[in-house]
Amino acid sequence: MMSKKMQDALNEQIKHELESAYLYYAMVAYLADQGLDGMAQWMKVQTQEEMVHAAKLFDFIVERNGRVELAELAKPKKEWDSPLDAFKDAYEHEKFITGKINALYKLAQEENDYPAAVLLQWFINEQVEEEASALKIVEDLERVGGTGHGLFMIDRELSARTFTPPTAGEE
Ligand code: OFO
Repeated sequence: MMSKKMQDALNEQIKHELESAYLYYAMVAYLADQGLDGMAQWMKVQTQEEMVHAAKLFDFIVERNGRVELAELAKPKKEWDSPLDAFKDAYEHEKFITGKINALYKLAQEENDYPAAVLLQWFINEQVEEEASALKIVEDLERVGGTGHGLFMIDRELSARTFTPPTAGEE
């Protein structure tokens, strides 16, 4: 049985992951509205991945005989100045989430909660990937000046991203 402190902190992280999904879904709407269907597709997969992250924490709390408590979600932004602005926001958001995950890992160590620490190691690795993929798109968009043929090419490239549902035992 995990401590109340750990349970509360993991519940808080479920909220952050769901807010990530909500933010990225708002970006899907913005990018689709801009006619950037490839970027919208990339962001849709990002949204689905965030739901998987929330579910991982949810299932972990249940397995530990804890109690999931869902919180109110913040309303996400609706508009961005440009696709580059949206991806910059996504990158900043991922850095924020990394800070939250690192703090959770520290708490798991303080609480001697080894199962939580193992779970959070997965999230620590995932955050390296999350930051790197958002930053790569920011850099690519900056390189092409965020417009014209370059923007079209990046949009095409990002359309290839597909969602791979977690396999049994991984979710
Ligand atoms: Fe859940 O990794 Fe992004 O936010």
